[in-house]
Parts: sequence; structure tokens; C-alpha cells
Amino acid sequence: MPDRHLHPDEIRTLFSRAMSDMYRAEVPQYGTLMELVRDVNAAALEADPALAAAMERNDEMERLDVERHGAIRLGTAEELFTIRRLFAVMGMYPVGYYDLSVAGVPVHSTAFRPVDDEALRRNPFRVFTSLLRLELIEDEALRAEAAAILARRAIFTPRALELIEQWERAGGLTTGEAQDFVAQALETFRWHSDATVDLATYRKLHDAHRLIADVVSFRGPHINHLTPRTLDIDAVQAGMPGRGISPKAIIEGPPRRACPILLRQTSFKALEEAIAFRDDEGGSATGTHTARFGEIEQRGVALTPKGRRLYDELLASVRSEVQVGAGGRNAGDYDRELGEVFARFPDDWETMRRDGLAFFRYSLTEAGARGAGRADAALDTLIAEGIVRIDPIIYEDFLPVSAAGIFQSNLGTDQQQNYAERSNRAAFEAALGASVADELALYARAERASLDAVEARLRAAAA
Ligand code: OOG
Ligand code: NI
Repeated sequence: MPDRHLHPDEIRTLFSRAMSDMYRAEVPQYGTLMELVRDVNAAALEADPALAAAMERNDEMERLDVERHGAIRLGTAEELFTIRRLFAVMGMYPVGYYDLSVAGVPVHSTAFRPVDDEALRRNPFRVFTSLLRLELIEDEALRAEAAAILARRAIFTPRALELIEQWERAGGLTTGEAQDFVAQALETFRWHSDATVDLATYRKLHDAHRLIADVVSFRGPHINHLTPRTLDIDAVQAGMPGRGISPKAIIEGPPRRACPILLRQTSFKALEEAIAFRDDEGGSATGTHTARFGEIEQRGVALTPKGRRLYDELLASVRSEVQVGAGGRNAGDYDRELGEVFARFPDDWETMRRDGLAFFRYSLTEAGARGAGRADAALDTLIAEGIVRIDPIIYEDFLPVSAAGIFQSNLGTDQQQNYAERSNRAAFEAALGASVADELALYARAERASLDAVEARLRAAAA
């Protein structure tokens, strides 16, 4: 009898733990940040029993301590194609298309993540995955050189490729195979302190864009940050200097609210790390490279298209009013403006629900479960009468404007560039070998399923 297959959710948990251990060993400040986040989360839950109860009810406690996302940047279509197959082994699928060229970053991206409720509850580990767009390099000779360098590298170990094929053939991996797979997959994400190019080539790539140098000069797509989830990002931001970490000037995303929406993020600056570059004599020359940083995030409710339009409109108005300069100039003005402008976004769950701004999960209260509700009553009535309860559906995805802000803060704010060619989702999906899922459809489906379950229970209670 063959050994039973390990569930993809369990392979994902093994992998996310291995990644976290590796990153903590490589970037000690990440470990410090994790401790700070753990302390802040414990204090937030103690100070807010309602939040603690809501998280219990929605099975969010289990995931909180293991929750994090990471990011990588790939160089070729083939790499993206294979990484999709690698993530599938762990139950992670491409969701969403993000075009960062609008922000002067020559990549487009997706997020690999679990999609169904049960898998998200167990471990929502996500990897924001970008593909370099070489076609956005203007210098033709440099573009050809970068393509040739990338064509020579192999970012997956032969054993990792074998195990991916084994998974595709057999529909799963045994426990032993899964452990082997995790160890092999980890190699793709590891940091390399030796570059594959000489210093002169690195500088040329770097002059075209720092991110191009980051992708092209190394043997693999090192994980460039791992982000734990906090319940109080302002407390973490304020607590960072006390633990020897200096955060970026502003928190990206919406302002602090009673009812959090979407995603708020902040980061600490990328480290300057020593790199051994090749030289012509077969020896090496020392230089530096900055790529790896730390980030934290606080997640709130997923917005409907209507809610998202309002969010985008308000944020754009703040950003056109106040520009945060290098070194955090105007950060105070920006935060004030953000708070004032977002007063237009309702800040209680029931108004947000009635206005169709956000997605919610519906369930029966205890009274509802005892059969106090009428199956034919309107939903608004059932909620008002305390028969049906609503809980926010957490936003599991990313925000391109925030992502660009994180990119910029790590690349130096002097790096603003505009690329003529824009969004090219079709090319991205062709490289991926699959289409990306529509995140809004996923939230709508989760909301619909909870409503159907409530209706069925009310009807059963009435019968
Ligand atoms: C990815 C930045 C995007 C986020 O949290 O929005 C991201 C990168 O720097 O490669 O991780
Ligand atoms: Ni991130």
C-alpha cells in the first residue's frame, strides 16, 4: 500500500514555516519584527474582546500566527510557467493581475494563494510574484544581454522539477516526498551573495533600473521580504524604532479606522548587502546590493467594485493633494489629509453592507439558531432583529498603489520612471500558462455561499 498523500494545505504550511526559518536566519531584523508583531497582536486581542470573539467565530485565530506573505521577482516566461506548477503542489493558485509599470516599475505580477475558505483558514500563505518586462528596457543591446544572462540560469533544482512532475502524475506527494519537495523548493528562494555577472554589467543593469539588476544578476529569485499580519499596524509602526528598526515614513493604504478596509502596509528599508561579483580573471570583486527588506500588514474587509472605486477615488485625491517627499517630508500632512478625505467612507459594518461597499459573511446568531427567525423576512429585517449576523470577509489580495509605494521606498524615491507601454495581461497569462482568477468573483462567491447556508437553515428551522 502506498503511503497516503499529504494534503496540499499541509505542504504549504511546511513550506511557509521553512521559508520563515530561512528568512529569519538570513535577515535577523525579520525575527525582531515577528516578536514585535506577536506582542502587539496579543495586546490588541486583550484590549478588544469583541475583535477576539469575531476572530474566533470566523476561525481566524488559527491562521493569525502563521499568516504571512512573501514576494519574488522572476526573469523569464519559463520561470513563471514552472513556478505556477510549483505553487500548485501547495494549493496556491494565481489570483489577480497587477500592472506596476504605471508606477515606473518594469514588472507585472500576480499573487499565488489558496482560494477556498477552508484552505485560507488553515494557512493563507501568499507569494506576490512579479515577472520582469524586458521589453520595457529601451537600450536594445542591454535588453539582449539581460535576456541572454537569464536564459543561462536554472532556478529550480532537478529534484524539485522531478517532484513537481511526480505530483502532476500521481495527484499528490507522500509525506516523505513532500518533505523532500519543500527542501528542494526552498533552494529557489534562497539568497545568493555571489552574483552571476561582473560589476560592470551589474552597474549597467542597475542604471537601467535597480530592479532589473536585482532580477538579472543572481542565480535565483531570492525572497525579498516576508510579511507577518498584525492587528494594529500603528502600534507596530510606533514600536519599531524602540527595537532598532526604522520604518518608512507613512503607512500605505487607507487610514486607521474603526472598521478596517482592504490592506494597510509599512516596511523597513532594504539592507545593503555585500556581494561578490565575477571578474575576468575568474576571481571576484566585492560590491553591494540592496534588495531585501521587512514589511508588516494589517488586513481589513474586502471591498466590492463600488467600494473599491470609492477607495481609489479618495486615495487618488489625497495623493494629488500631498506628495510625501524623500526622507518622509510631508508625512504628517499626508496622514492628516488621508484621515480627513476618508471621512467620506462609511465606518460601520452595517452601513458598508447596506451601501454595497464591502463583502460580508452571514451567519445565524444564537437566537437565529434557536429558530426565532422567519425564513421569508427580508435580510435587512433579520439583521436588525438580531437573527442574522454579519462579519467582514478579509481582503486576501494586494493593492498596486501600495505595492508601488513599497517598491519605491526600497528603490529610492529618486527612481520614478514612466514606461510608455502599459498593462499586458494577455502576455502575462500566456507566460503563466493559465489565466489568473478574478479576486472579486472569489469574494462574491464566499458571500453568496454564506447567504445560501443561512437561508437553508432558516427554512429548515421553519419547517
Ligand atoms: C513586491 C512588492 C509588493 C506588497 O506587499 O504589496 C508586495 C516586491 O517588492 O517584489 O509585496
Ligand atoms: Ni509585500
